[in-house]
Amino acid sequence: MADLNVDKFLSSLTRGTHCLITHRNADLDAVASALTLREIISKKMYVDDVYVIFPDGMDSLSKFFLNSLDVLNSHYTYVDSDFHKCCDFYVVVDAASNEQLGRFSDLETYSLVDHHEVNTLIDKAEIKLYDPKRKSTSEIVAYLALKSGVELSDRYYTLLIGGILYDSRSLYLADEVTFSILSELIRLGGNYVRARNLLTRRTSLDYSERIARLKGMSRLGIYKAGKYLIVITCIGAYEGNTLRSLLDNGADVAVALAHRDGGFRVTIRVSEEVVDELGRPLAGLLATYLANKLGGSGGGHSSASGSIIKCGKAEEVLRALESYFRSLMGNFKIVDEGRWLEECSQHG
Ligand SMILES: [Mn+2]
Repeated sequence: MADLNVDKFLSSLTRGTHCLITHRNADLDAVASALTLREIISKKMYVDDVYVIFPDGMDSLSKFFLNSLDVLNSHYTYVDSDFHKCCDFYVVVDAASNEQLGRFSDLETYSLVDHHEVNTLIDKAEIKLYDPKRKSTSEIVAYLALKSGVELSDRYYTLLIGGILYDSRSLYLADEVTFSILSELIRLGGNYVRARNLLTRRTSLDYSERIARLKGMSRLGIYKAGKYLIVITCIGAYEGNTLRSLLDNGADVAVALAHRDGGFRVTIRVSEEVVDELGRPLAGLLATYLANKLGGSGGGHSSASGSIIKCGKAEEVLRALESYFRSLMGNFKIVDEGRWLEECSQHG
C-alpha cells in the first residue's frame, strides 16, 4: 500500500486513554475501522481504556451487522452526547471534516486514519494513516492489523471484510490492493460468506425509508448543465439511499437538503461515469464549495459527499449550485422545478 506510515503510527502509541471518533451516523466502514483499531491499540498497549465514539450513533446496517457478529460492547462504545470521560489521545477514523464529528467538531489535537479524497482534517492531524486511493478505511486498518503483529479474533477480520464490501459497494470499486487485503483477511480467519450474507440480508426497507425515498422523488427538481442532469430534492432522512436510487434512475448528479439547526445538511451523489469523464472528485469539491460559499463545512469522496451549511435559505443553496455548474459547464437550465424548493422553504 502507498507509503503508509504504519511504523510511525504504531510507535506513537503510548499508555493513556485513547478515544476514537468516527463520522456522524457511522456506516459499516467507519464502525469496522474504529472497533478493529480499538482492538489493535488495546492489545498492543495492554490497556483497556480505549473508547469508540459514534457521533449521532451508527446506521441501521451497522447495528444489525455488529449484533449478528456479537462485537458490540457497551463498556467502550458511546454516542457522542453520552461520552464524558477524559481523553489523552484522540484518533479520528473515517471522517472528512470537522462538522462530521458531532460534539467533537472543535477537536484541535488528533491523529487521523482515513481514505476520503477530499478531507479537511488532514492538515491539522498530528499522525496520519491516510490513503485516498483506498476504497475503504477498513483496508487501511486491515493493513495496520497485518503489520502490527497483533492477533485478532476471527470476527474482527469478518467485520473488516464487511467494512470493505460496504465502502467498495460490494467490490464494484475494488482494485488489486483491495483484493489482496481481502484475501489476507480470509486467510487469517475472516468469513467472507458471512460478511456478504449479513450485508445483503437486509431485504425489505423500513417503512420510514420507503416514505423518505418516495417523498424525495415526488418533490424532485430537475436541472441541466451541459449534458448532465442534476436533480435536487428536500427530505429529512435516508438522503444517501434516496440519492443513490435517483442516480439509478438516470440522474448524473443528485443533491438532497435536510433542515438541520437552522441551516441544511446537504448530501451529494455523483455517478461514477461523470466522475471519470470530468476527471475530478466532483462530489467532494461541490460539498466544500457549498460550505465555503454558504458557511459551514464539507468534504467527501469523488462520488459521495456531504456538507453542513449554516445558511437556511434553500434558494441560496440553489443559486450556489447554479453558479458552480455555470462555471463548470457554461450553463444551467431548469427542466422541471418540482416542489423541492417550496418544501425546503416551509419548515425550518
Ligand atoms: Mn469510509
